[in-house]
Amino acid sequence: MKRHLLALAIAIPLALAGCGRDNPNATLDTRDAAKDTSGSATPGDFGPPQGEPINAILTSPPLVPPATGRTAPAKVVVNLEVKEVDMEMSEGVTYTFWTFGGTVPGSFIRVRQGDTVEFHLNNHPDSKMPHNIDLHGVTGPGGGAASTFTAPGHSSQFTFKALNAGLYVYHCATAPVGMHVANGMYGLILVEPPEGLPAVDKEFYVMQGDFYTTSKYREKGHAPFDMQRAIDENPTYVLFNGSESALTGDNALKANVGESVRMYVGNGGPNLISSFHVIGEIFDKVWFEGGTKYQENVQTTLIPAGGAAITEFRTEVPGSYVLVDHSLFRAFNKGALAIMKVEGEPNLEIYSGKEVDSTYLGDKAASLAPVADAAAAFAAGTLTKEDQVKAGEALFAGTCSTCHQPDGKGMAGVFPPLAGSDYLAKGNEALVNVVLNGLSGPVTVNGQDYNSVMPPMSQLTDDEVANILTYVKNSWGNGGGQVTKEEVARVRAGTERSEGAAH
Ligand code: HEC
Ligand SMILES: [Cu+2]
Repeated sequence: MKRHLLALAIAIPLALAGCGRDNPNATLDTRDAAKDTSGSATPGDFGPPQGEPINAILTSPPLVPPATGRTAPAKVVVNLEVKEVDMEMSEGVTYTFWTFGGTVPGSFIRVRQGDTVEFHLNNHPDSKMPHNIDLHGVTGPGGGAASTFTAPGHSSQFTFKALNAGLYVYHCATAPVGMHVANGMYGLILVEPPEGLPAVDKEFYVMQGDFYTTSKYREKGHAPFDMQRAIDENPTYVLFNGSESALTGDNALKANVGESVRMYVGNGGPNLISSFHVIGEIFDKVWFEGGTKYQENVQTTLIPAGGAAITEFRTEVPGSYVLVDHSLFRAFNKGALAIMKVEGEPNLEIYSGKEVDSTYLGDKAASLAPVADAAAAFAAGTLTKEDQVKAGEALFAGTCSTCHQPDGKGMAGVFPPLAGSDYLAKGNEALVNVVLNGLSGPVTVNGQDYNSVMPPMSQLTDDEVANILTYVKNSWGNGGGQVTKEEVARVRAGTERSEGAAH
């Protein structure tokens, strides 16, 4: 950070003198300059488009189109297709997303201030709904919504001049508007200032959204939209780029040590505001609210629903950096978590080492593919004990292992062992009861006394509990056996949840 403090020290006197491009309050503020050069009465209008029309390069998240690299206003043609598609929002959980360009968030659009944008909105013939688009970067009725109402199999066109530089959200505004947005109909449009943005090594496109389903978090199968939960602002999922796996595992964002990283971060909502944070990094700069001014040395930046921010930092040491909404139950219990893997040489003076990923991230670090496989096998009626054991192993990591330890041996005097535990002889009903309703007070395991508290873990679904316990019974020399989803459902229905426990 020293480098940046130095830059700040230089920037302050310049700012006080009222000049200099290092003034953080002037960097993107190009509208006055535009007024001077264009002679036009409308700020940001640099005159008619020059040269041949250009087809805009649109990218799917997390990719960002290249800088426009232009020095004169152009006519830019944008062709955006609306598609309603079934995609995975979590392992083994599908959702019918309504999209701009086939992805959530929609395609990234990049133009330059002063450009004339000819916008074509095409609604795929397979769509069931009409849609339109409201771009926050448009000056005019509805941000374009008034001109783009488009039935399935139709196309609409309108033209606007991008008068204001900044990072803007676009979204569908067809009634019921909240539902269209909740189904994933949002994206970002960057209007570059005339001189462009400073070059960086990596640019990424990340957008948060909240999702409302009639099924529980991670309950396998197709998840239908739940209007009442949406009205109650009580999301089942809070996701970056529309899926728990969009930016984790093999899909993690990648950078190298010593690179400058810029993230265009949006929040589609429809309801929640995001406390956007990268665990283990400090934003050197944040263009808060996607606007003209930047703040420096920021830990967490607030991104309103229907708003955006540009964040920049330099990577200093290798490791996994975790993007979260710092409203932490959203990160660890609703999916608002993404990973940026930074590779390169360690720098022990800046950070000493010791990777703590697995316990901190729990099952987010592990692949949940076996869980989805087990769910598919269950649906097909072919679920075996082996499927359950594999799924249970993935779920045990980070759910039970934090206390009972990955090897099941527990911790002397605090957490009783599951490995070789004589408690398992009490039978399936007793074990399910412990997981759903917790356990407290004196208990003796293998002749050792414990008097501690295990919290109820009733947020787990019936098949998750069944798989975890089947894994426990078949591991570490325990006697084997199987716990079924139906057994768990029976105990859940037959016992009262303690106050404060999940369902
Ligand atoms: C926050 C720590 C914690 C977590 C997480 C946790 N347990 Fe426990 N567990 C305990 C404690 C503490 C006890 C003993 C409670 C007592 O002393 O009354 C216990 C007891 C048990 C027992 C009975 C005693 C034994 O050792 O056989 C079982 C079975 C069990 N846990 C299974 C699980 C399973 C399965 C999970 C994951 C779904 C889990 N626990 C998650 C802390 C935890
Ligand atoms: Cu729509």
